[in-house]
Amino acid sequence: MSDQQAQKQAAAKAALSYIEDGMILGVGTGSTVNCLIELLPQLKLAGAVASSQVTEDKLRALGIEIVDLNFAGTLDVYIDGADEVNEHLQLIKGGGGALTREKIVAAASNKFICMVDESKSVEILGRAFPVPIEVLPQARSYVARQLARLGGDPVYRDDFVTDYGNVILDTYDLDVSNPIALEKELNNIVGVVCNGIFAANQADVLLKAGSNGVITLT
Ligand code: ABF
Repeated sequence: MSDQQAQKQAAAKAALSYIEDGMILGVGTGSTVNCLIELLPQLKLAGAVASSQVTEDKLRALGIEIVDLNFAGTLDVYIDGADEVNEHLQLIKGGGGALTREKIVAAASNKFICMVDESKSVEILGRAFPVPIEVLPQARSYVARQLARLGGDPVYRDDFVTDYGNVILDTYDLDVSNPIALEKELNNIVGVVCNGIFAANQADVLLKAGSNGVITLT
């Protein structure tokens, strides 16, 4: 097993301490979350709200009841991974394309626990990883032009349609030095459904796994 995979598993194991019996858990998407999903059958969850169809299918296959967010009320805990995280626990997410549903479930939860391996820590978001932006299909070219005006280099994600039937523009070279301001500015472009900067509602707890174990940052 690679070091990175071992770190993902260690972060997932650490996340178990935030889950209580009888909870309806918000469950994210991605390879780190998959490590957590494997551990869930040993718990006594009342159910789970999934942040993507892929996660929903995995949870169902393990016999975990899927709850519609509209009937779940405010969740106590949402657990997910990230593509990048800075020292303020602000994130870039959406490499897996599930950013909109992830942002909705995170917003509807009291506590957002983010699990990462050490490769995800960065000083400034968006320098190495592009900002994924979910866009209504008809607005794709218009939004791309607006992103270029902001200095971004949007790349259409080939052969990918989101759970909501939209497309993704992976946008390089944006200045993410003020993540909260940029998150709002991107949301204001007509045709943008959601962007992968999670700064207005950043993680509450970061479980960062490294070669010496998992550290918890709040
Ligand atoms: C989701 O999974 C996404 O927001 C993010 O793109 C990805 C994290 O990747 P992984 O856990 O596979 O490294 O949380």
